[in-house]
Amino acid sequence: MWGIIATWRMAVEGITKASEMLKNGEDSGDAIEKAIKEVEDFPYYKSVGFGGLPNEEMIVELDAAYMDGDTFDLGAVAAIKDFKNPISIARRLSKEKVNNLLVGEGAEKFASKEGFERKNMLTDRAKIHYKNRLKEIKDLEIKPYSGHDTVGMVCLDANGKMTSATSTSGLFMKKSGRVGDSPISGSGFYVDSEVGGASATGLGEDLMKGCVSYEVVRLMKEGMHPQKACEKVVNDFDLELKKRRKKAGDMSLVAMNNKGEWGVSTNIEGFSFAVATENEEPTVYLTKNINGKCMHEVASNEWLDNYMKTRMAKLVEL
Ligand code: SD4
Repeated sequence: MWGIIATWRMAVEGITKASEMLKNGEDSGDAIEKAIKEVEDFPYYKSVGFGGLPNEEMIVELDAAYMDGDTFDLGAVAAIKDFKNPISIARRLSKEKVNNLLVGEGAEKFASKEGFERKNMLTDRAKIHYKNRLKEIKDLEIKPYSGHDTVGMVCLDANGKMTSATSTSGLFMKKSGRVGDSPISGSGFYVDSEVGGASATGLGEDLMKGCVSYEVVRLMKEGMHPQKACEKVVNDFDLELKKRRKKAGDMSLVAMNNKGEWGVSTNIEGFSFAVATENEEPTVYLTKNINGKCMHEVASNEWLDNYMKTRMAKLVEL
């Protein structure tokens, strides 16, 4: 059995390419890296890689991580600037014995030394978003901007090897140096090939409070189905946050176990995700949390068309 699951509609082109590789018996690490790179390289996704939205100083700082579920090797970069594919740098770092998570300048030095491709990641379109946002901002509370999302994936290859990976520009208008959950093991991602893996998107500051990805894997290890595990983690932690802090940030999780069974849950409206397995063509779903149960519905063609149209619509400066 092979399979791959990812947060948000934007991942579907990537997981389609990855599924071709997995079908041919290729490695889970290669497939997930390919899938994430597709999202990083597409300029119209304003939350990952090239075209990602900048911080409050109009600088694009990116976070990414990679984990191998066979060896527990993990590598991550945080607040890295001007490199084309943060995921590849994260994967490269996962091969090191120490120095697995590098931030800012240190990450850039490493990437440069290793010959990774440099690129100015700030697009003209992202600049317009930035300028418009400055005009719009009245209260300065930053939140996961609508459509501003992390790509997080879990992948299983035909040999049973599992991987998990994330890539994001983090929160729009974040402070310089701010790091979210995405490059943090256990929060933004976690995977164990003997069990399964999970990945998160939403408000990093809250996701990190619950180590949510690890928690899903832990529950799957106790025998819980990925769907149940995702629902339990989101529902329980959402309640816990509301009890202690009066509110809970956006929280969405995707997971797959080592049999290729998958699960998804969310505490927001309109969470989309993409999945492909040996038994299922690449498919985009929308999910809704109805009284703690998440119902998944295949996205309509109309929804899919509209998604691309709005992503690529002409953007005017306010
Ligand atoms: C972060 N979790 O940096 C990311 C952002 C995100 O939907 O996923 N937004 O906090």
